Amino acid sequence: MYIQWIVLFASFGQIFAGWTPERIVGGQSVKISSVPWQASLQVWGEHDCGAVIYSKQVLITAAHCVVGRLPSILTVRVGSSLWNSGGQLVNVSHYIAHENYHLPANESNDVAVIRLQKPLRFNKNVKPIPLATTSPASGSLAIVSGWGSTGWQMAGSTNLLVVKLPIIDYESCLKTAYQGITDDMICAAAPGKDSCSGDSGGPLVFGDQLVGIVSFGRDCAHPTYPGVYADVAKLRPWLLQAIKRIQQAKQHIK
Ligand code: 4AZ
Repeated sequence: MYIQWIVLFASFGQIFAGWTPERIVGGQSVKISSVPWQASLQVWGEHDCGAVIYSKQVLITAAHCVVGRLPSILTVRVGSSLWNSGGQLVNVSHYIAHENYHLPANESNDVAVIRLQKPLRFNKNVKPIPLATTSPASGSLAIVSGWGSTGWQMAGSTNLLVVKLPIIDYESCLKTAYQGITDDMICAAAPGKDSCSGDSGGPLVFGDQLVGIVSFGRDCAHPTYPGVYADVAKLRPWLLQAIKRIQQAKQHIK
């Protein structure tokens, strides 16, 4: 009886503190086979960002995940629900970040394409995802996944987490506390649910298509700041061009 009271009070405590176990923020643990396009982009062998499998040798991520970094310190892990073991670990040979991604002016065009040194082997845990051709309607329930923080300034997760979030229309996102939202961005938010740092560069998926790339947010799951994603349909012409260029490119020198 005494134990039950302790458990009850502990649960109330967690609810009032806004805490539940297992979060991207507010999410749940999944097997990689339910999001087989998800990759971990690693710097010196540590998870740093998410990335998305486009083809056997090309992945998509956020520009801010790669800009200023030598390709030789970057690796990608795919096909594992754990960022630190299993699946396939492949070196990055080269990347192209969007030429008009210019921090600190704003966070527009936060996309990049990555080429791997060796092709991936596709299987039930490693699959590409097509790029959306139209932006998702507001209210669409999209899924975002990653190994990022489980709350603002909290540690990342070793196990892959996912959360379902509704898309917010551009006009209402413009009216939020953010300044500098541009029309190549999508916003998504729900109370207590969000992507967070370390999820950047990862996939926002709706209708089995890649609709967004985790880009930024002030805080995580903050009531007045939605999560912001690069709009894949809007950036599709640049992405397709960059994919063509990176497929033709010789191996990165150095
Ligand atoms: C980040 O720092 C970050 N709430 C990514 C996404 C969000 C917040 C922060 C969305 O990479």
